[in-house]
Amino acid sequence: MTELVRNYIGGRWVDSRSGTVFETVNPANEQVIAPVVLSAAEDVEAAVEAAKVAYPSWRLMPAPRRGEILYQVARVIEARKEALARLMTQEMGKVLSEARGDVQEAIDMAYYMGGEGRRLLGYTAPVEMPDKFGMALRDSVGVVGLITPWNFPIAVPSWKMLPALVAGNTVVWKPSEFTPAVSAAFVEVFIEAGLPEGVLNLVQGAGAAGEALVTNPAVRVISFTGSTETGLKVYVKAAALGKKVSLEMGGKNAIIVLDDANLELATKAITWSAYGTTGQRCTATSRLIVQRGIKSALIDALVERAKSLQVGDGLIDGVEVGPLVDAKALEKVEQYVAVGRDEGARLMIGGERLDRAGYFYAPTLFSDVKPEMRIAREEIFGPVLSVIEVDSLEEAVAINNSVPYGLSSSIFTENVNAAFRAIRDLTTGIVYINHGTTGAEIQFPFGGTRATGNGMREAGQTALDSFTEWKSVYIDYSGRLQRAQIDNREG
Ligand code: UN1
Repeated sequence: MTELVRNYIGGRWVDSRSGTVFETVNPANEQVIAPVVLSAAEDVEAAVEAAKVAYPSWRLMPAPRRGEILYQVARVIEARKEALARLMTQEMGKVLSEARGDVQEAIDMAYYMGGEGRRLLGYTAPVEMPDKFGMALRDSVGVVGLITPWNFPIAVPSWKMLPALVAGNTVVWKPSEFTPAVSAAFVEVFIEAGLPEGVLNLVQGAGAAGEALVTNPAVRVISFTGSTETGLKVYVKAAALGKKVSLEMGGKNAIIVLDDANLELATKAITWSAYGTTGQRCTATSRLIVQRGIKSALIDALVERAKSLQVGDGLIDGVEVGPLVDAKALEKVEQYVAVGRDEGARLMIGGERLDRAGYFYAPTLFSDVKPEMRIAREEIFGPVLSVIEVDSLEEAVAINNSVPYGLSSSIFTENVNAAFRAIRDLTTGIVYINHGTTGAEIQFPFGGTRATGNGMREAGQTALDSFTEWKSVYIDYSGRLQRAQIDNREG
């Protein structure tokens, strides 16, 4: 067992006020990695206070200087990439190559948002009176609260904290209770990069700490990624206090495969999107909507590939699928597989947990799934793929759009007309052509429609919208009182 993982508040590593601890566990072998402080409302309050104290000077630091600190963050992450990736694999189970990809997203985001230090673009527009000037500026908001999940323990926090920081906000971060050690290691990066104390504060813990952050009146923005169930509760509580809220929640993403698709390409992409990260991505593919003519060849190829997937500890070379994050996640998958069987879906492969220590479940494929079945509508967050047969593109698109979620969708076809119709008609926040549903890049908006979100987007330029307020400025340099002449237009 290693050292106690603590909170980072006002530039110091500190214990929780209550002294209560919990444990972080490796899901591949159920071994305890480290004890962790469990924060309560008073710890969150201390973190918010520290962020409040740090805000006035951080907001006044010229944005290009803040951007330079972000570049330094990028360089430190690069230097620590392997160590961060290994710790991530140990703590939440995804295979090492994917953990490296997760860390890489933070490097990309740090360079991208570092560049915003010299942009943070506002605009000017003509104004009605002579000798008068108008402009709109992005301003910081103050203290922002971030609540992040375990499945992308570095990438997703980076999508939130880097735009928040470059825009001049100070941060209180409550990561998932499944990934405290890698979260603390990520905070170390910011310390090493020279971020002033109090600008980024970390509180470890579970629901109680999250709730204290959401309900703290000094926190003006809440950015949340996690389940739709929790996200909507966060939304209601934060809305009652008039906060701006950015939500990124569940998914039930589909790949559509038309008869003319490249079978080999589709097989690889579906396998990776459905079983990569053990299906625990919000962008994972959990539905395959396939046209009748190619269906049996595609299912055969997928079953063949699923059989050969190496399931095991993600630190071991050659392992392709790691464990689920904990026993509860494993039980949820078991329950959904039972539901699928009861609903009359046909189990083609998998359907059982692996008989060994760790939370392993065999990659699973159901065929003969009907769009109204629960396994075709509800987020399972595990390695379970449901195949739905259709006759046409139109039917496929309608089924894609019929679920409660709207994050990512994809179509495999060699027909440019079909591809463009799909782009037009798929109602998800992200659409892929001839590519799986995962692998979003940080320079484009990330988020979804319906129960996936609340209209906000992460990453890209849109990331700044969550963490800035607009300030419209009018400058009259005429030296006299000017009043609008036309129709008393001055309001
Ligand atoms: C998530 O699952 O919460 O597009 C984020 C992807 C990754 C990010 C996923 N770049 O799959």
